[in-house]
Amino acid sequence: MRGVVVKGLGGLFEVLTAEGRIVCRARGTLKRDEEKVLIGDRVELESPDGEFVVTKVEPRKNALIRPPIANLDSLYCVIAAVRPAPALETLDKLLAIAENKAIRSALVITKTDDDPVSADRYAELYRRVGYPVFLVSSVSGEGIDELRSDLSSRLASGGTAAFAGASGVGKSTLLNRLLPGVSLETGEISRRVERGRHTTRHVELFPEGGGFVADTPGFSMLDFARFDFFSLPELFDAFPEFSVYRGKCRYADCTHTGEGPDECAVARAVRDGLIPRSRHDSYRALFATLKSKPDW
Ligand SMILES: Nc1nc2c(ncn2[C@@H]2O[C@H](COP(=O)(O)OP(=O)(O)OP(=O)(O)O)[C@@H](O)[C@H]2O)c(=O)[nH]1
Ligand SMILES: [Mg+2]
Ligand SMILES: [Zn+2]
Repeated sequence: MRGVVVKGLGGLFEVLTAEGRIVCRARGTLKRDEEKVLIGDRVELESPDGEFVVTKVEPRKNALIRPPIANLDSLYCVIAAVRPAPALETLDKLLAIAENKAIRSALVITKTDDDPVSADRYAELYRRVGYPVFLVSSVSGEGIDELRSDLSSRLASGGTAAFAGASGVGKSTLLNRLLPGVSLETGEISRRVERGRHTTRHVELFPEGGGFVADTPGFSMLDFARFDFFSLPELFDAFPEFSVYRGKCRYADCTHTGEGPDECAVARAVRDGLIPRSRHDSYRALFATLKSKPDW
């Protein structure tokens, strides 16, 4: 029997099959790190002695380490207008990973009720880069219908869409508003440090509109280094707004990190306001990370 892994339960998995939901274990060889069963996996189940076990994971379209999920078609990267303050480097890293894995991404800015000015500023920045941006408030309901219709169109063809971002930005609260059938646990923001409390602990897929929607655990600053990643030569392509400057720098081996505007077309575009400075800063930070870890 075949199915989709929708939930992990401490060593057990919940698999959605044509016969309904089945709770099962994974065969021994599927417990090793590199072959671990992920939420979103398409799997085969067998029941040699009455109990179902996952015996095979079908080849994956893609897989992320953070959030841990396989076969993603769409990624909604979520930041809050305020509380917690957006960490743009983390956001840009997530967008870059999605770009590299050919996962369609969009930016969702929550808590527009709390700070509309800041929300608009981030929206403008990322629209300029070229990403679809959704401004939403789970309190006032602003933007919810628009986001829901975007989500529906992505799910209609059987796609899987995940919501990812820092702890406390309001992912679970938003999914509760978007999907009438779910009621996820949500948590308060710590007032002292204005960060989330990691309320969502596991990835879970919800069947919806022909596809699946995933809620995921929020990132913390500490998680930052543990993202999955790609090789240094792929970094340039992971920043789509840089592509028009390819081959336009004075030297063919330009790294677009420290060269000045006279030599580097990317630096010139930053100077002229065509590329947001924060995006270039993120690029440079990621470049340094990838350079120091050549094996990633
Ligand atoms: N003002 C305002 N508060 C919101 C909004 N959305 C969520 N919140 C609040 O933000 C806090 C965190 O919400 P959650 O939905 O638990 O955040 P999360 O992103 O799921 O967090 P983790 O599960 O820890 O990753 C809660 O106190 C929510 O009430 C919003 O649109 N406006
Ligand atoms: Mg949550
Ligand atoms: Zn350059």
